This record gives sequence, structure tokens and C-alpha cells, in this order.
Amino acid sequence: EPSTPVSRGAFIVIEGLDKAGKTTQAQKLCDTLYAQGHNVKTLRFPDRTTPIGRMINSYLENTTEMDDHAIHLLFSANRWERASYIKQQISLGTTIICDRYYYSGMVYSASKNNPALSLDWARSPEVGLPRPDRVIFLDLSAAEAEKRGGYGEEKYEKREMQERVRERFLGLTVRGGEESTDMTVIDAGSSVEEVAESILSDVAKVVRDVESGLRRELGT
Ligand code: 2DT
Repeated sequence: EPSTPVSRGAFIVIEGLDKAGKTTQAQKLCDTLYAQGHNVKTLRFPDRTTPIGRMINSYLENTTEMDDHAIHLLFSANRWERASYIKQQISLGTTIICDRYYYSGMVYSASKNNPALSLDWARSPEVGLPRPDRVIFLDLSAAEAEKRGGYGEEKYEKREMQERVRERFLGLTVRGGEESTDMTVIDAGSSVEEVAESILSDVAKVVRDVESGLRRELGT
């Protein structure tokens, strides 16, 4: 008798401003799903451990200057170098919780006040990457984010930039098209436990749909 095929894993992305709690919440979600018996792994972008990731890191630390388009393409390439791994894990039944993805990619690049770098331009190198089953956008005002211990020294950690980034993230959720349907906005201003609960109730539905075969293939 053939064994029942394993259902694929779900691909979940956590997005938001710096300080919104993405890393904490990604880890909590991973732990909870694991405790419920799911195979689950976390990923984060940028992945600073690869050669491309090290170039991104030196840009973010203000050690290297780079053209806005060039750095955008490196962020995208940093996702492409993990694309087959993501697809493989998902097909083996592992759920992936990913800290930032191309939504950050589009929004940060398009928030640089460079008229030559539109949201549409920023989207194009991402076309064909595995599409998440759900993107949780942890929403926090730039003022609240700053109160949570202030920004560090990295490239985009400035109040004005963070405000533009937030506007564009929220813009993505209402712009129409794929990004809008992918994204759920969750208020990141309440306690860690409350935020975790809101995320879980949304993600649990998606995981259930994936497992029951309602969402067959991972999209692109
Ligand atoms: P972390 O602080 O999460 O390591 O992010 N960024 C990120 C981009 O500009 N484009 C991208 O494609 C991604 C994934 C957001 C470091 C910074 O890099 C920005 C903050």
C-alpha cells in the first residue's frame, strides 16, 4: 500500500519596520508551530552569511557605497540564491517562517527619494521567486519604533526613511495586485504575547489550508 503523500509546507513571511518585533515574532511563531507538531524552519533576508550577503552587510554598515539600483539587485540576488532551497524545503513538508522578503526589497529601495527607482522597477527582479502563502506586516509608527530603544547606526535607520518605508508598506497593502492579497496588517504596538496571538490565529488558517490541500502548489 503506497504511503500517504506528505503535504507541502507553508511559506510565511514576517515584514515590518526596524524595531517592529519581526525577529522575536518569527521565532515565537516557529516555536509554537513546532510544538504543534509541524516541521518548521526560519530564514532571514538579507542573509549576510553568503558572499553577496557580505557585500550587502558592508553597504548597510556604511563601509561601501553603491548605486541604488546595484544594491537593490544584490538584495534580490540574495533571495534568488536561496530560492531552490525554499522550494525544496516546502515540497518536503517543512513550513518556512521568513524574516523579511521582497516586500522589504521593494519598499526600502523605493523609499530612497530616487525618482529613477520606482516600486514597479523594484518589483521586476523579484518576479519568479517563490510567492509566500501569507505575509504578516507588523505595523508600528516610526515614532513608536524609535521609542523602543532608538535606531542603530545602519544605513536606513533614520526617522524620515522609516516614515517613508511605513507609508509604502501600507501602500502595498492597498495597491491591488499580488502584494495586497498576500499581506495581513497586524498592529505591533501591543504586548509581545498579544501580537503573537494575532499572528498565530491568521497563520494557523493558512497552515490548515495548505495541509488540507486547499492551496496546492507554491506560487511564484
Ligand atoms: P535587518 O535589520 O532585518 O537585517 O535588515 N532591506 C532588506 C532592503 O533594503 N532590501 C531588502 O531586500 C531586504 C531584505 C531593510 C537590514 C536592512 O535591509 C533593508 C533593513
